[in-house]
Amino acid sequence: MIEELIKEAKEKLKVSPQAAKDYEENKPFMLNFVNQEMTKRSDLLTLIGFNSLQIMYDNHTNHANFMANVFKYSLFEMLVKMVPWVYKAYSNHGFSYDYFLVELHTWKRAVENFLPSSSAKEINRTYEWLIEKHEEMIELSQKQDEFKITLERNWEIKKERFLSHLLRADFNSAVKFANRLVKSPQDLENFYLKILQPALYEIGSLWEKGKISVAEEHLATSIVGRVMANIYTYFPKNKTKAQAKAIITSSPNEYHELGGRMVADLLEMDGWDVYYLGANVPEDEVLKLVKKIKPKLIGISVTMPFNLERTEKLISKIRSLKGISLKIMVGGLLFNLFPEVYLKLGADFWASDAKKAVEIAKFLKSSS
Ligand code: B12
Repeated sequence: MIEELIKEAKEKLKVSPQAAKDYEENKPFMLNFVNQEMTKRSDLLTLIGFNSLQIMYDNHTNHANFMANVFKYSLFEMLVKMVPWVYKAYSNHGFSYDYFLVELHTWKRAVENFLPSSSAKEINRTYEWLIEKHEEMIELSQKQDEFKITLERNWEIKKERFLSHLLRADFNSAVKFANRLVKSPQDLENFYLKILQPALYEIGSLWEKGKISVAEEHLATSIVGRVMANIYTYFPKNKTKAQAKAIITSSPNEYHELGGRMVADLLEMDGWDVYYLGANVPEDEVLKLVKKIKPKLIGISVTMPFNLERTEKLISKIRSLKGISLKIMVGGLLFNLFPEVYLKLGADFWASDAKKAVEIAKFLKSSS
């Protein structure tokens, strides 16, 4: 069913650059309208369950940013794949399916109210289509696959053990586990890719299914961060002037940072002088640092589809810096799900995991 929907969406839902621009520019007004209209509804509690209004407002903000990216880059396949995910995640947290229908109708009215009529007509073809496909999206949401990494049996067993430490918030056992497993940089790569990354993906799935709370998800992530920080100190790294420099950062507004951190650590093990910046770094700050240290490589981590445009903007500003010549690599869950998207951003490479990122970087180093 999903393939047919993707085909239909791609054929029917084209949007001109002008309409996409009008949507982007009027986003704040439409968002305000949708928030107000939804808040006024007498049936709000049946729509959003016991969730706070803030969660609904956050969803509207994410929706507006996501749709702006769909329209700008014609990402209708991504739209069809993400809508069932949103239905599933939010309904597992107490939102009713009717909420989405009401929300879509409200966005449609917002588009009519704030966009010039020709652009409104184009954009609303998508909202009307989503409204029409509501039942199919519900059906798809009930059969959605999880983001899961398949492992060989011996790694699966180890990962399950580590995951159980995370779920019991048992930091001491998690650290002991890491200490026993990681004796060399090669072990570190395996620990990151075959234990931590799949365990975190499962933590995400448990949250998505409503089986663990946001606090428990944060707790597990913070334990992973502390274990990584601890184990990172095992392998001394001596900076030398001759080392090639790399900056690794998450894109602006991107709060997921552990994937980028794994890339940074493994690059460092491979002899790079790495400047790891972490989550949600403002564009100007990245640009200033690029000018200052003139790296050979910058890696940008993006998980959320609504951060695409911000990433493209950052990349184009890096490209326009005078006297700077560097390669730009992107990665993160977004590209693992939708690899073709990286081509729309103007990056030089993408890599699906930290190991492949190091291989590409190695090639880069040797080719100059
Ligand atoms: C921890 C977590 C958070 C934490 C992040 C904290 C932190 N310090 O990083 C917090 C609580 C902040 C968070 C917030 C949100 N999250 Co979250 N989060 C996760 C979780 C559980 C783990 C993320 C992680 O660390 N993964 C492990 C790393 C190692 O994997 P990775 O990022 O893919 O990295 C590897 C590769 O992709 C690659 N790579 C990564 N970066 C780079 C960079 C370069 C240059 C290269 C080459 C390669 C590369 O190499 C890495 C190592 O091999 C995921 C589940 C998941 N499947 O990932 C959900 C998940 C990503 N989150 C999700 C959501 C929805 C959100 C929120 C929107 C929730 C909300 N309602 O507010 C917000 C968005 C915030 C924002 N603006 O960014 C969804 C996204 C769904 C989707 N369809 O896209 C997920 C998948 C959960 C789920 N199953 O539903 N989240």
